[in-house]
Amino acid sequence: MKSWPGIRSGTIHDAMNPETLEATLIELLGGDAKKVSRARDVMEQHSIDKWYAHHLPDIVVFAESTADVQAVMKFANEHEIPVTTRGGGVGYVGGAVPWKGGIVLSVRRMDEILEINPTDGVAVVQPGVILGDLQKAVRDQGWFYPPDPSSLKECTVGGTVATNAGGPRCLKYGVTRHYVLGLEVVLADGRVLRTGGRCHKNKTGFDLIGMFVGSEGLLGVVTEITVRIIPHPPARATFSVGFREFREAATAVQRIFAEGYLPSALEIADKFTLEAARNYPGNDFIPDGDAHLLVDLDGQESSVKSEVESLRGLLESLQPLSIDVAFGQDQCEQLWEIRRSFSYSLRDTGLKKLNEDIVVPRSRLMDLVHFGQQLQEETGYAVASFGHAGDGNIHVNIMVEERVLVEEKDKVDAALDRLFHQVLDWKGVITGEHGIGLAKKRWFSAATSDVSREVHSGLKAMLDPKGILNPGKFV
Ligand code: 2HG
Ligand code: ZN
Repeated sequence: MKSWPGIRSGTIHDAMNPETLEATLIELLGGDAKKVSRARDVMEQHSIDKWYAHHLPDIVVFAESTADVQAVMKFANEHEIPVTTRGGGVGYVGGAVPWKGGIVLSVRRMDEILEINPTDGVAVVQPGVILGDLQKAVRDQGWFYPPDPSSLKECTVGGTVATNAGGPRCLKYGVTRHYVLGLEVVLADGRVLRTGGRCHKNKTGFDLIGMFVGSEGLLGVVTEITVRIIPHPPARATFSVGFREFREAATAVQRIFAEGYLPSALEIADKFTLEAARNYPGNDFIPDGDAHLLVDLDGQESSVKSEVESLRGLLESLQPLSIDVAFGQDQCEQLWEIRRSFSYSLRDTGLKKLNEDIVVPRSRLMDLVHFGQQLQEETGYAVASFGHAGDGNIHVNIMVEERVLVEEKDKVDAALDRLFHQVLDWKGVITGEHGIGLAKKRWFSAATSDVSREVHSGLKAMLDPKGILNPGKFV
């Protein structure tokens, strides 16, 4: 099997010719022709995400309500037409690529924030709301929705539910799953499941929410999400620390925990990543050195101030090249600009970025970086590592010229095989936040037991017996 599927052209689904498909869908969607499109540019836009796979759908549907989604699912199920749900389309693993053609069901127009209720500590949203917009709306009321993937200005809340998205703040605040209290899901046959609700604790039956969160569009279409919101910590501080080499920064990570600190974020970056960021326009503040650490603290003002003082002492004792500290949202965000740009600045190098969001037990951080260096020396491919050091979730990016993806495909596959098998040997996992999609399908078996895959298949067969939801992916 290939580790990336390359370019494929569209396949018109056999079940129905495209004109009939279009006319039928328009009728089912209340006669509104604006809810569907077969225009070439629209189909192209909905054939990709941020990974390297590409496959055209037969048609794109823009659902505007749960009823629209139900109508599409009932029809698709009856005619066994593939349906790939899509939010912002900014995933990293080809999860939203309609690999078997059929219908791309965009929920992007379902973009209303239905309620923000600090008294209950909940927000209720439609899946197409941009995550950054939800965070801002909640923040404007003094409240906080912590999950913060770097794509937060582009990704939808529905997409973050589909991937169980994380981000730097997961270290202290947890991932998307920890915030979803309730879901409305349209099942493959069009039935509507409402599970959970607006209570912060709920032990009624199985954890169906946990099953849908992170299911990458394979089990149902999420049409409404109730999330937990928490009071916004009034104070925040950020340390930006430059080190001579990665080893020193990794040591700092262990020392910070050993001394009893739980930062809200603890992010590391290596030399290649920093160089790319230095060459990226708009990045003003990049400390010297071949390794970099960002440490965020938040809480009440007095506790943040006293933690900053004692943490500064600890960091100074490690003799970094530089320590900068910022207080307050705006200043802290200036120090974070560089971190938020990594994904973009690495792409800007002109090299293709094979980003693998592996997780290792934290004690393996240095081993992982040594392994990356070894891989780089032996293959000649640059390896750029950065990410969520506090979680052991490091984005190990193999950076190659575009031609290498084709001409040296077997060699690249072999390098990725080595990386993933090493990570699994260390009891790590092959994805911490981006998911399996198409990109990691090749390693899904190695990463799971036979029984685990049987359970996955059993759930899939029960919820989607005709296999129409996001077919061609890992189950
Ligand atoms: C991040 O942490 C994202 O910035 C993207 O998960 C990681 O681009 C990447 O490799
Ligand atoms: Zn990440």
